[in-house]
Amino acid sequence: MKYELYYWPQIQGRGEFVRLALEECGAEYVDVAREPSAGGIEAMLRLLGEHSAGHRPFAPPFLRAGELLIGQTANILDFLGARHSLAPTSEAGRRWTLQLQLTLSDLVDEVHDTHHPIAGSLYYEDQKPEAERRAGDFVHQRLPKFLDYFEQVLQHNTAGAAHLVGERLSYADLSLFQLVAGLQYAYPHALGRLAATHTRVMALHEAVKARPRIRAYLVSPRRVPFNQKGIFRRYPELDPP
Ligand SMILES: N[C@@H](CCC(=O)N[C@@H](CS)C(=O)NCC(=O)O)C(=O)O
Repeated sequence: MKYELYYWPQIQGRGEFVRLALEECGAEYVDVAREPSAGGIEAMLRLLGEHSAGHRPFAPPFLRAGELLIGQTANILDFLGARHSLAPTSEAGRRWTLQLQLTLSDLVDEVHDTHHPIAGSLYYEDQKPEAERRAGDFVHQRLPKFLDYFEQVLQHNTAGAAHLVGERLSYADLSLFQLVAGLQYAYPHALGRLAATHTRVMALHEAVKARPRIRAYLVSPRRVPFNQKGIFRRYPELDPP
C-alpha cells in the first residue's frame, strides 16, 4: 500500500519525523504537498478544511494509510512502528517507545518556542527580546535537562547501548537523530558544549546517519534542507559562543 504523507512542502518541520520512519522502512509513499501530480498543497488544505469530516486532523503532519487518516506525529509513528517493526511488539515496549517520542515532541515544541515565544503568527523580529530570554533558558536549562535524560536512557538500556529501546532500531532513535541534526544547525554552540558529556546521544546520531537508507535519503532531493522557515532556525544571537 502506498502511504500519503501530508505536510508543509518547504520545511522539514514535524513532518520530517514521519519521513525518516517511512524512508528507513523503505515504505512506498508520496509527499503529497510537494508533488503537484498528487494534488500538491491544495490537496492538503482541502483535507484540513473538510469541516464536516468527523476525524479531520487539526494540523499537519498527517498520513493516509488506506481508509485511515492519522494525525499527530507521535500517533503516526506509533502506527508505523507497529506495522514496520520500528517498535517492540510488547505493550510495555510500545508504550515506552511512544513515551520517548512524546518527550522528544516536547523538546521540539521548546525549540520552536525559542524563536517564537509569544506567538507563531508574529514574525521573529516582533518578538526578539523575548526570544533571546527564552533561548537563554533553553540553552542553559532545558536543553541540558533533555539531553541528560536521553543520555541516561541510553546508558541504562543494557539490551543495546546504541538504541533507546531494546536491542533494535526504533522510530524514537530516528527522531533523536533528527533532533541532534536540527540542533547542529540551529544551536551549534550550545550543542558543541554539551556533546562531550552526551557521547551516547551523539553516537546514536552518527549511527542513524550511517544507516544505508537514511544516508541515501539525506543526500536525495526528498530531504528538504534546513532553512529559516522551519522549527530549527539559525539565529546566531540566540546561540552565542
Ligand atoms: N502536536 C502536533 C503539532 C502539529 C503542528 O503544530 N503542526 C504545525 C506544523 S509543524 C502546524 O501546521 N500547525 C498549525 C496550527 O497549529 O494551527 C504534532 O506533533 O503533530
